[in-house]
Amino acid sequence: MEKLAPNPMHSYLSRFSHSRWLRCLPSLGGLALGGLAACGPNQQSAPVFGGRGAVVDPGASAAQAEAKPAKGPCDSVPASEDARLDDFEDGDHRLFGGFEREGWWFTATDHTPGAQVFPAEGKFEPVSLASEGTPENQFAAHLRASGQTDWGVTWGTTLAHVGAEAKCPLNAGHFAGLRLRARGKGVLLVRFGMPETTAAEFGGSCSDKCWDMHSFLLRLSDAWETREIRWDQLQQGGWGKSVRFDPARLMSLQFAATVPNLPADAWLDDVEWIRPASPKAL
Ligand SMILES: [Ca+2]
Repeated sequence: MEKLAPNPMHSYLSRFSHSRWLRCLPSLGGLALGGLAACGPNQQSAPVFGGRGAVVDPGASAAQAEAKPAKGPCDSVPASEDARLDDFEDGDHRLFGGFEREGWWFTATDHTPGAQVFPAEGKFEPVSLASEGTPENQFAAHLRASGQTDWGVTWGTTLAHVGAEAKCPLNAGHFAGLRLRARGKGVLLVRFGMPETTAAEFGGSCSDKCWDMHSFLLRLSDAWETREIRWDQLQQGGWGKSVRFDPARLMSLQFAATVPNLPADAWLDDVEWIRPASPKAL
């Protein structure tokens, strides 16, 4: 697995959302103690192996902590029902409006001198489809990059539930995965950031080996194709902390071009969640 982005969100996002994301951190720490994997050295919740066949009891206090995780404003985020994420027709860098949902498109690069990236950092904007367009579909995202030599480039959007009390990870638990239309060359790594894989400086709960997000390798073709990525097709790279995937706590959706996959040239449009065949499909 190639080296991945240690710092994939643009500083603009940090300035925009950091303070409000931080309000969620106490509850996210509680979730970590509740048995979900975490990155911090003091957040280990798995049994401690004391030798072959032996398991050391982590102690009554640890068991109590697992049984009664701390409660916070992000512990009971209602599931989002808005499937459409963006069709880029409004021409801006904000997600399609959804009830108590917020997301901002961004670009992040490794800042290799002389490298090219479009849209540029802090200047994410849809592109006209020109002669390819129709009256109903005139804009899409066009992602291009070349020359990066460290970890590459990541484009993506933040995902947040904005309630009355706090800004929290988005609950996409009522959906089965992601659908989009895409064309281009090469591959993009489609990644879903959770608190446990997102560095604390960007509002997550990870402090070590961060950004090993649950991912899917999307192979692009020259023609526009509708592609679907189901939750059960996602996997981590394996170089970071192992985390149980939970679509009910998503912080970002990212499209990454790592160094071996550069130059990158991809078009994306009609990004949406997949509604399950039945409400209990998940
Ligand atoms: Ca469009």
